[in-house]
Amino acid sequence: MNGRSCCMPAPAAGAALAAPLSVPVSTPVSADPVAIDWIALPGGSFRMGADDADGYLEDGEGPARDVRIGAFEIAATTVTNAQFRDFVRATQYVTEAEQIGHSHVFYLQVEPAVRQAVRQLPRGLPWWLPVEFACWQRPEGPGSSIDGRLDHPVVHVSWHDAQAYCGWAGCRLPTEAEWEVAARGGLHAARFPWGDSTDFESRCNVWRGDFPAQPAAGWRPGPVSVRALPPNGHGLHHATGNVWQWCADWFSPTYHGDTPVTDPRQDRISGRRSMRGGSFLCHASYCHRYRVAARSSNAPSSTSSNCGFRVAR
Ligand SMILES: [Cu+2]
Repeated sequence: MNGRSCCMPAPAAGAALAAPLSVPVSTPVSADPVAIDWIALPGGSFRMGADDADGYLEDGEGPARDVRIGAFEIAATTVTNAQFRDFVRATQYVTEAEQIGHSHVFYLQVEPAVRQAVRQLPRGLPWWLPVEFACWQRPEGPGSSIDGRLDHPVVHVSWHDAQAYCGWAGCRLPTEAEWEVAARGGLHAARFPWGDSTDFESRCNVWRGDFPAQPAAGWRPGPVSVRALPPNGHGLHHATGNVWQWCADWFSPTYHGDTPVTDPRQDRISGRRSMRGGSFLCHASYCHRYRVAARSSNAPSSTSSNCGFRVAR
């Protein structure tokens, strides 16, 4: 992670967790369709990327260019805890965080007693705690559960976990280009899914208050329901903010120079998978990655309390 990296645990931490593991690939054992709310988008051209002054040069957001993509469908929401639970119930899939035995949780999401039990802190990013037993079913570690949060985005899922879900549900991760045209909601060159206005509170779930120590009164750091806020012009809820969303591409900071203008997709192995959208930890004072052109990445086995995924087909 370059630049301001509130977004995700440091790559080194992710890499350290990524000891060679064999992730079981699930085969469908249930004929029940997973209730995914699909949005059909026609193919066509759009202006992808941005040359904003508030972007991050090292993220490769630009140079902006016109790209062309084919028709596809994308989910109106990120995958929920209920949807991921259907998958696990049908396949007995065990996520990477569960195999490793811990995952990264933002420190203010963790109960003080659990917080004190965490010894090793990722260097340079003290707000990320490697919490034992944190996983999609226990988002804040021991004592937490997804009860009452079945309509929240599933988190603590690695890129590999997301792939396994897609294999079961008969879908796939969107490419970055597909993700971006969907997130733009039909607007041309706007900074956010809703346009350029900065009334974030009614638009997206990003950090409120002073990052990282002082959340605003009445706002709790963490994901909210996948439909808590109105959709963009294409019908996508929380296109940005709430949780990061894995994409199909390998990450490259030279993406816009490397990939074709028709159906662009970065297939050159880089060790890091692209993610889009920013999360509840992004804030104008620190990190602007809730813009539609913003990009980030992490190791494909990394997991955290602010990263999930949205599916396409
Ligand atoms: Cu951020």
